[in-house]
Amino acid sequence: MNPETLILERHDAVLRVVLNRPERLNALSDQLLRELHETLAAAADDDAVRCVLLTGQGRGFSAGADLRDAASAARPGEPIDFGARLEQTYHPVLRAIRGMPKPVVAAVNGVAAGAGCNIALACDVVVAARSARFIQAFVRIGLVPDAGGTWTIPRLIGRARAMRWMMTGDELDAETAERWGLVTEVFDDAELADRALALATRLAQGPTLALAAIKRLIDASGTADFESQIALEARTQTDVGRSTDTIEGISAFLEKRPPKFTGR
Ligand code: T3D
Repeated sequence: MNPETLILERHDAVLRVVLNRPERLNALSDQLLRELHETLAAAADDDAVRCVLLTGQGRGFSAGADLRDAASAARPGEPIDFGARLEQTYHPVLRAIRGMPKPVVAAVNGVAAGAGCNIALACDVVVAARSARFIQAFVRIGLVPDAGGTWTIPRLIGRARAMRWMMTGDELDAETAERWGLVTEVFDDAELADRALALATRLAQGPTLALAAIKRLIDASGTADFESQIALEARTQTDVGRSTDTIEGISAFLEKRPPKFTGR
């Protein structure tokens, strides 16, 4: 695969995916979204990839939908069918992130606006540079938040903050985003790339089947009652407990050495 709008780098078991349209702050063109989906789908099926790290080239993570592309795709005199565009190009990317059977880390290296912000927030672990800015830009152009934002964001920060942020379109700085729980860590700009890669490498060395199961369990808990959730935990533990990594984890503990997980 040779994408034109992404840079792909392998660092051992980490696949680093860099959105690469810096002249437009990595705005999301149809081509970029298509290539991102193809890349994520291939990573999901590749056992040698055990963590995906998503970041942006240049001074931004992503400015959201490429508004020039969106406007030029419209027929003269007809409204843009944003919903169809979302179904065709954004939703496959979001499903690929949420369904990825391994961790997906977002390293937000600058402005993250609109759907660019919400794709970052759909990732499993989100870290940011100190200069990062988060903008629910949709309302500024008379749209509603999309790319999963109305699902993800209230769950992360609660209704009151989600309402204010989405309705005003105000930008949040990285420290506020950390305080509110949108991101887990903020690093100095010069350190972000290395610190994010170190985190991704650590996750890639983890028991991948267990990490994928943690993701499924946490997602399921959003709609489950307590009894169903503990039943799901038990079934999942039975499955994960049969893995080679569980045998290795217990042996390593008993032998007082660090475990060497293989993702199987
Ligand atoms: O149909 C669909 O795709 C449906 C989906 C919709 C989902 C959405 O994401 S809607 C929200 C779309 N995004 C926005 O409304 C944000 C637009 N951008 C901005 O408000 C600002 O660029 C930022 C606040 C993000 C950053 O501001 P600043 O001052 O740091 O940078 P800038 O100078 O505005 O942008 C730099 C260049 O990137 C500039 O190009 P130029 O003029 O120097 O040639 C700018 O036009 C370009 N750019 C920035 N954002 C976009 C963009 N080009 C196309 N689309 C963009 N979204």
